[in-house]
Amino acid sequence: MPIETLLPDAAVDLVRRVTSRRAFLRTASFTAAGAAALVACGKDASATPELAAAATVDPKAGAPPAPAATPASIRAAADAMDAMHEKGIKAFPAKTAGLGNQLMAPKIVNGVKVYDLTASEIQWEVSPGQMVAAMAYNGQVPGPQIRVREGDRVRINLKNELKQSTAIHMHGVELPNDMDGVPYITQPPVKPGESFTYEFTAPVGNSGSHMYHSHHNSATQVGLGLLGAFIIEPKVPRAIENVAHDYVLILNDGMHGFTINGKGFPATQPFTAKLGDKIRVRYMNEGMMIHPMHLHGMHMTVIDKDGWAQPQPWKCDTLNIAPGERWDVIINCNNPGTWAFHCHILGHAETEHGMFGMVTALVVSK
Ligand SMILES: [Cu+2]
Repeated sequence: MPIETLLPDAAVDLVRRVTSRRAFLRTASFTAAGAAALVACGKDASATPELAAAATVDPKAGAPPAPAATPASIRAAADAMDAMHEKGIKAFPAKTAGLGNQLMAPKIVNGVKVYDLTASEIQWEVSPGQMVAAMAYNGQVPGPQIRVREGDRVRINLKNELKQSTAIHMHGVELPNDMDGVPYITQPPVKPGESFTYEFTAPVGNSGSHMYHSHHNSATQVGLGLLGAFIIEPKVPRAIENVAHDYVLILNDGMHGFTINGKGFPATQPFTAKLGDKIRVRYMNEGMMIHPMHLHGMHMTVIDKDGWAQPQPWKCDTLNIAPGERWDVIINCNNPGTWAFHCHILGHAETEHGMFGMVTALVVSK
């Protein structure tokens, strides 16, 4: 028996209004979430007439009647979705202009390793055809990779060509206070057009995976690309550090969307190894969200957290990288093939349009 027959007229009217409001809220919130997801993956919700129409729901009109699904229409819709997924995978690794995280050779001046970093505003191709406003060190997102050794004297000349002040913080490196790079706490901000020199000795006993980044208006400046890897190699490496490849994988989730080394899938670079190789992956999270990185086909052996050796190496296949953290893992590449390698917050990696963002692959060749 329908509920209306048991209720007085006023209650029936109320039930109808509440039901239709709930239906509207469901439709509207779904549409808003869908539109937000599309914007997050670089697609404009108003780009197609269907989405533009869906984005402006008329509460009085109600939902249009859905055409009855047939086996053929279901198959056609599945094929259309699959085609978008296939297109993305086939495009990988897609060529884009600019590569970040490129190893920088220092100038040696009287035994000091000197790095010149210029911060400027650029356009950056984050995924094929998607140009974004960026802030970059030496035109790269992430900035150039700096590798020094414990005990090295290091000088970093920062030149500010931005339209706002900035400063560089060496994240994880235990330095004298005046080299910590935090405006108004340890130094004045470096104004537009000005320069500042950081000079220090890479502390002995503080080796490992560290980072450098802006510590001024940092949600914006780091989100737009003012970041890079700062690696201090140990004087005496451990046996477990003897690897065929040493890869850096910097995660970010700012205004460029979800990126690995400054690119979103399918423009991310695959990591490669030969069967039997041991490789090292240094995860660094420069974003503001957690990213549980998951590798298919092989486990990871965690050796270091924030540059500090673990009491004992431990194994996993999904490793959560929180903002500011660095985790170093060893992968014994004993399983040939192309293996998916991605953030396991699935909304950072895939939509109905296919994979995007924090997705790459580990390719183990025979
Ligand atoms: Cu993620």
